[in-house]
Amino acid sequence: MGVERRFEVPSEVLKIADDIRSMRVRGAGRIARAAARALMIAAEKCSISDRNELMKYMEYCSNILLSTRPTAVSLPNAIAYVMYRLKTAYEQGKSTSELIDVVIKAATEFIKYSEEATKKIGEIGAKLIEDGDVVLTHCNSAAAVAVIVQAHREGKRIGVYATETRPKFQGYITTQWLIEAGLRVHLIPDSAVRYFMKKITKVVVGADTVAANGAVINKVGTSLIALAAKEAGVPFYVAAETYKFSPATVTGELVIIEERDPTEVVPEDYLKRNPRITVRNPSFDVTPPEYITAIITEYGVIPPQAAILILREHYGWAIQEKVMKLSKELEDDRE
Ligand code: RUB
Repeated sequence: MGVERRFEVPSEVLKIADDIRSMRVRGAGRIARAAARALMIAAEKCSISDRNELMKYMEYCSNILLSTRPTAVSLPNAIAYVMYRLKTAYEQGKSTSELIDVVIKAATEFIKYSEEATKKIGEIGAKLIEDGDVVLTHCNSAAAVAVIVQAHREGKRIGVYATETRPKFQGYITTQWLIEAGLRVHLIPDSAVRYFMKKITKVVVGADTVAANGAVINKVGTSLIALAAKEAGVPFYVAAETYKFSPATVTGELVIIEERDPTEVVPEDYLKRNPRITVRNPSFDVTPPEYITAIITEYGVIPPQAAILILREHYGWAIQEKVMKLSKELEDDRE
């Protein structure tokens, strides 16, 4: 469906897009819920009466949200969750007001599902944590924190190490959440991970995207932690809701690693004074499946190699759409 036409988009929707882009809203789960909420607001506030126009408008709003950050698949998955239901209802001939209701219902459903999934991951993941464990986490993942906090609530005495997570220091948020839950935390520089690994008994991190081969894309530095954990024989767990699994990777699409502004790393005047220095600031990295002990999902604990099964079960329709699109492109190329 063409989206070339510009529409008047509610300021709340543009604000959510801007909050995601500037990381006022961050973390894969929170980004996904914010995007679903934005679609709901877009539908609620629109004054379009023509159903074809509504479809174009919703597509237009989706694209604004999709352009905010490239790596976390939870964002396109949340949008696809809503838009797939909208398109199906459209094809069934539903009226404009019925279509608006479909968007509101689907977005509400997704947000509720997402919140419950994180809670469930906490409960399932906590079973992997034993009394006396010392857990290391990286960045700020609601899913990973849910596991640690739930284990603590169950009365297990656990130590926690959290990395600062440069350059944006999301580790400060994690330490805040953990102390508010009654835990004591060691905050460490990212570069001290290997130094402390001998004290760690389990690593638990979150994910922005899980690829079909079980590779996990998470905050930059995660793969180095996995390497240090593997060397020390420490189990490395990833806590990830199934909407962080990427259907596009089934057909070989690569995950785009976001590269953020150099001024997150050094001040602007430093760059101006040193024009021969190029700062690179990738926000995420890829941890190969062989470094991952297991992925904790809301459906249970799976080996990373089983990611494809989750994708087939939950995103069969998206994979099929993708395959059909690819074969059509191939056919067009042949003609
Ligand atoms: C956040 C990050 C988190 C995942 C999972 O990166 O890498 O580990 O998003 O988080 P950023 P959650 O701060 O750049 O968004 O479990 O909360 O979805």
